[in-house]
Amino acid sequence: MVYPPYHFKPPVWPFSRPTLVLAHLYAVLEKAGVCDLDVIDLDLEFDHCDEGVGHFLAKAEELVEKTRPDVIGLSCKAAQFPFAALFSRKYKQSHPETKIIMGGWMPTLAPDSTLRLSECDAVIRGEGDRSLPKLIQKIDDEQWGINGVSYVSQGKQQKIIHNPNSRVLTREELDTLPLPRYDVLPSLERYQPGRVKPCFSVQASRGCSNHSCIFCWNSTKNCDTSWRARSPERVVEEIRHLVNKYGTQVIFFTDDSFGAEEEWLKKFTSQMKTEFAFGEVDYVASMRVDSVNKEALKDLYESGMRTIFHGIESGSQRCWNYLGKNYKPYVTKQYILDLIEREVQHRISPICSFIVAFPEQTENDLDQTISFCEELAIRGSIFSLQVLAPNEGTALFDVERYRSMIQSYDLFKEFNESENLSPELRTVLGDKIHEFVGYLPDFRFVKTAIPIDQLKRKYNILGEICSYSGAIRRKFKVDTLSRDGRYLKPDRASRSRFNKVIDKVRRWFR
Ligand code: B12
Ligand code: SF4
Repeated sequence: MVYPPYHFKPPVWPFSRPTLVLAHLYAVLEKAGVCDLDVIDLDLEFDHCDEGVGHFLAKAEELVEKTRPDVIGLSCKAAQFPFAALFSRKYKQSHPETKIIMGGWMPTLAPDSTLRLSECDAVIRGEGDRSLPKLIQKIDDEQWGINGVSYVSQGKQQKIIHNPNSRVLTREELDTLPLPRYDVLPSLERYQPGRVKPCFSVQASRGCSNHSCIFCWNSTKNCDTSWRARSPERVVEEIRHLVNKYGTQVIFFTDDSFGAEEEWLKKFTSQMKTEFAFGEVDYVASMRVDSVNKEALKDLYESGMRTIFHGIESGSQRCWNYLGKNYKPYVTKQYILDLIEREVQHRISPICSFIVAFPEQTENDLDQTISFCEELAIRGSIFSLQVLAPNEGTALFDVERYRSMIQSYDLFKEFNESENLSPELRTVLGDKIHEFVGYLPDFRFVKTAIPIDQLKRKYNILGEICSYSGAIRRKFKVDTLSRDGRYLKPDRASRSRFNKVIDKVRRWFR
């Protein structure tokens, strides 16, 4: 099992943690009787980004070659795809007898492009827990007739075949999955150098109860993305294991839509409170704003929740409709502001994420988003503005107007230039962005195709706004994982403090 690199430098993110998918699939394969397994986390292997693609590929090939694999399983999300595809192509050329199977979000969303660009043998769409062991059992005979598998047919007319979607694991089946084998991964110190409170990922649920946001992978037709949770008991058991074995004090839930079911969440918070002393384990999770019951915030805090991510996406209600957010009818901007205020009062630190530069967004929508971010920041929320990266396989990708703006992958060029920016964006903003990324760790860019003139006009404002959250965090010492963090209160005094910070931030960038 190989995990392609994406940082090209040692982990720097405060939540960086051992790669769950490697530990998970190792355990699953082992339980299914597949023997002689190795895991290689390439993300830990490159400590600087200046040496170019040739060097990275050669080093990756050398590391993988040492294990003499018959089959390589490559896991990747979109941002890792250029490297994964190049690596697969290169490895196949020098080792044609080795079978390469790709899985994860990028191959799931874009099985055709994955097969074409990576020249791998097969793609598994969606969950790998059942399909991967099955496929490995039949791999010598190249029998690809398994649900969820996409492959290229042999013979004269090489055609891409997509087998029907696989049936996803039921809640009961999720509970029978083995615990992840973190012991086969590199040491914790390599993932979290110098970190005092070890942090681990836990997956409590899969999929989403909404799955109609047009930009999200959950809108894909290439696999079933319905919401299913493991039992609260089993989740708590996994956390207990991580506490006992690795001394973890922070859990990062990987769920796209944590606690989407009120009953589930109630049971979970109560089990956490019974199992752990207050403060023994902190946790971070992503929740839709309409999954958070304001009355449950106290329980969430007491059960260990310290940071909550919300994908709010826009400050314009018109855009929520366009994007397919499908919020419950009571959700308005005012409702969200009140919720954020309550979260902060309960010492849960909110991080709100917004998307900019999507087809239907008007100047006015963007202005509304920016002022909404300001309102949230005043209430103590951190926020991040993400430039939309349309993914093949999502509903948005089918919007004709948008399709025409999407760049085809020029793997070498893109990778060599390592920023994952579209050439257009690079030309217009390249140097500036570089400068900003250095200054503003919150301001993240992903590969994107955007209405560039719109962003250009707003660029200065975006940059400033993004810097507010960082400035506020520093200024007011809001530590997202600390119970001692001090939070802003939405009163006049804080408004004037906020303005001072803004002035200061402006001066920094003048
Ligand atoms: C953890 C995580 C990260 C971590 C990864 C670090 C680590 N050491 O694990 C960090 C913080 C670095 C990260 C960063 C980003 N992430 Co992220 N991340 C996740 C998250 C929350 C959990 C992934 C996980 O561990 N899942 C648990 C495992 C067990 O499940 P899984 O990966 O889905 O694997 C299953 C199947 O996919 C399949 N499978 C997976 N691999 C393989 C391989 C083979 C061979 C086979 C057969 C099957 C298979 O089988 C598994 C079991 O069923 C997901 C959300 C999610 N719902 O998965 C987002 C997610 C993967 N991230 C996403 C995004 C967008 C990003 C960022 C671009 C965000 C940003 N704007 O900066 C960056 C990209 C960084 C980069 N350059 O790559 C998107 C990916 C969308 C896409 N199209 O690729 C997701 C889906 C979130 C979302 N809902 O939008 N991320
Ligand atoms: S609510 Fe979140 S996870 Fe669900 S479809 Fe929308 S963006 Fe994706």
